[in-house]
Amino acid sequence: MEIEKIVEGVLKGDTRSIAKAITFVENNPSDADRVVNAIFDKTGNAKVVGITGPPGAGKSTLTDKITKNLAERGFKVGVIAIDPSSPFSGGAVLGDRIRMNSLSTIKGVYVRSMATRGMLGGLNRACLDAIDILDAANFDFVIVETVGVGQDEVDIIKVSDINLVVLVPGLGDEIQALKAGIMEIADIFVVNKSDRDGVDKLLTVLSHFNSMTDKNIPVFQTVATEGKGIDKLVDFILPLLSKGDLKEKRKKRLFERLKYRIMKIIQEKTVEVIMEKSGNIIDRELIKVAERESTPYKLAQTLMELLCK
Ligand SMILES: Nc1nc2c(ncn2[C@@H]2O[C@H](COP(=O)(O)OP(=O)(O)OP(=O)(O)O)[C@@H](O)[C@H]2O)c(=O)[nH]1
Ligand SMILES: [Mg+2]
Repeated sequence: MEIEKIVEGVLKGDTRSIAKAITFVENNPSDADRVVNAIFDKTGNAKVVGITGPPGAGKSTLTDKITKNLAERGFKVGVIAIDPSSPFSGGAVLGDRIRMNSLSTIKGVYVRSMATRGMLGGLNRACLDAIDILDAANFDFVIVETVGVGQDEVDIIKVSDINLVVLVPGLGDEIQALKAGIMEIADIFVVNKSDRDGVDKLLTVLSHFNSMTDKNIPVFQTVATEGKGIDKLVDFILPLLSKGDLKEKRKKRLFERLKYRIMKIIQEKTVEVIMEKSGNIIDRELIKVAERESTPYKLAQTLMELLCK
C-alpha cells in the first residue's frame, strides 16, 4: 500500500492501515517522516499513559484490565507493549500476546507489540511515531507498557502524560522500590498482587518514600488477575488527566517529549548520514584506533565532519 493510502486509512481509524503505518515507521527509519509529517497536525489529543514496573509485576494483566475498563466507558484505547530487550523478562512476548489477546477483539481497542531486539536502537523514536499514529487515528488513550529496566525503557515512559509504577509485595520491597530507577517518574503507585503476603510492608516502604521525598504520590491497591481495584484506579486517573495541575504537567511533559523525540531523530539521522557518507573510512581508520595510532574520539570527530560535506 502506498504511504498516502496508509495515511488516509490511519486518519479514518482503519485498523489495518494503523498496523501498516506502525510497521512502516518501525522498519523504515529514514522514511518515517513521510508518515509523521502527514499526520502530525491531527495529533495532540490522545493521552499517553505509561505503565511500568519490574518484570512480572502484572503490568500486562493490569493494562488489559484498565484498557477494558476504559473501553467500557466508551473510550478508544491503543496499547503499545514494549517487549523488553532485557534478559530478565525472556518469554514476555508470548506472555503478553496471550494475556492481551482478548483485547484485540474489543471494538475501539488496538494492541501492538514493539520489540527492542533487532531494531539497532530507534525503538523509542518508532514508539513515539506509533503514539502519533494512534493519536491521529483518534484514540483517546495510548497506554505504553514497558519494563522499568534499562535506560531506553525508562526514557520512553518519562515522557508520558501520566505514569503508573506497578510494584508487588515480596521480592525485596526496599530494593525494588528504591533501586528500580522508576520511582521518581511515578505519578501513581499501583500495589498489584495485593492478594499476596507482604502488602503492608510495601505500603510502609511507599509511605516512607512519600514522606522522604515530600511528593505524596497516591497509592492504589489492585489484584489485576481478578480485576480488583481497577475501577477505582480508572476513576482516579480520568479527572486527573483533565485537571489544571496536570494540564501544566502535561504541557511540561509535552515539551520534554518533543525535545526528547527531536534529539532521538537527530541521533538516528546523524548515524545514518555518517554511515552513508563514510564509505570505507570507518574500517580503514578503525585499524588505526585499534593499534592506538588514533583514538575513538578522533575518529568520531572525523566522521562527524562528514556531516557538513
Ligand atoms: N496473584 C496474583 N497474580 C497476578 C496478579 N496480577 C498478575 N498476576 C500474575 O503474575 C504473572 C505476571 O503477570 P504479567 O501481567 O505478565 O506481568 P508483567 O509485569 O506484564 O510481566 P513482564 O511483561 O514479563 O515484565 C502472571 O502469571 C499473572 O497472572 C495479581 O494481582 N495477583
Ligand atoms: Mg508484560
